[in-house]
Amino acid sequence: MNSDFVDLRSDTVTKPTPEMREAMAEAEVGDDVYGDDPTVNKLQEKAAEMLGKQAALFVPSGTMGNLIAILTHCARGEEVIVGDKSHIYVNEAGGMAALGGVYPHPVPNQTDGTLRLEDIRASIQPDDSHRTITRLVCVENTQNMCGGVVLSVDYTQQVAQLAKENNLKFHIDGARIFNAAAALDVDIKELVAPADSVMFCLSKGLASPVGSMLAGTEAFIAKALRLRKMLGGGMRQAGVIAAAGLVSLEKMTGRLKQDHARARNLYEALKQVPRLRLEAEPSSNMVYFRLDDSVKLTESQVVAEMKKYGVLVDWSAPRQFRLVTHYWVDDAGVEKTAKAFADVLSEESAG
Ligand code: TLP
Repeated sequence: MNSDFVDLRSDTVTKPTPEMREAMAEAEVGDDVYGDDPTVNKLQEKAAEMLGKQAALFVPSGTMGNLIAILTHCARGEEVIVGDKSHIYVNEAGGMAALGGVYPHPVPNQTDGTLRLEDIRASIQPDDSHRTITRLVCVENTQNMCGGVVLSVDYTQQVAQLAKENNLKFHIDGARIFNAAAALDVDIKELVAPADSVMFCLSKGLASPVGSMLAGTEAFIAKALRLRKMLGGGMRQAGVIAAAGLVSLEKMTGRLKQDHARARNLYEALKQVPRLRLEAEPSSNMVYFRLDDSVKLTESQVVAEMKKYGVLVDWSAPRQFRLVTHYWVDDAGVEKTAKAFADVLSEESAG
């Protein structure tokens, strides 16, 4: 642990590991906009190989990776089917519409994170001059707002089949796709094979300080490269951060099950805390719960009280909290968190 705080606000808070800092200090670099940063090139090749795709592109963030994917697949005025609880729809500032003139068509995310196939089918626009042209369907794996739930290989194949039958492209927001593969115990290649494009983040559970990858065919990545430039995502001596990304791929993908086990331990421990109402058992690295109606503290007050105990948490919706385990949360951190919640809530009932 590199700080006295246990930080469960997100896995985005992960600081680079000592091995990453060393790799970053020693990274061989060039100008990536000229395509001659050897470390970025190595990272892109490694990511493409691990995902079983022809090519990959290093991008500054998951949000930019998703936006580039959408703008690569869709022209202005075309439509994208997305989950109503997806990061793309809720948390990316409407980038597809604002910057690309692309129209989102939300369909309900089920509690298991899926979009029902019949809902996708019913959302595809007919060939009619009054209507937009449906071009793309996106799913998110793991699905964050549904609890970090995992979409199966079988479901992913079914979405791909439906997309193919209807001449649609298929993109996976796989910000945490390595968590999904670890939870399913499958090779990541199998999980992403049915998709035309996949974005995943190095900067979440894989602990890199910055960066995400976008993968697909060579033709898709060539088009994506121009869009990355257009959006200001060309990063010059980016090998300094790509070096951490390589450590993520080589060393961090194999340890995610530990984070999942800790999330389950945290869930069990929090279940014992009176007046916390736990949601579904975690399937990856996220624990969601609500405050019982009898709790008088507001969400922000709970956050402030927990901080006094050295635990950083965040609320995700009114009365609802999301805690995320990651590399820098150990067993002692899990215990400390559960104890802090118990103390904060018992002080309140005593006070
Ligand atoms: N998610 C963040 C917040 O923005 C909510 C988090 O703490 O979980 N796709 C998914 C599924 C994500 O959860 C996120 C970030 C992104 C894309 C965007 O990645 P960044 O933050 O790199 O732009």
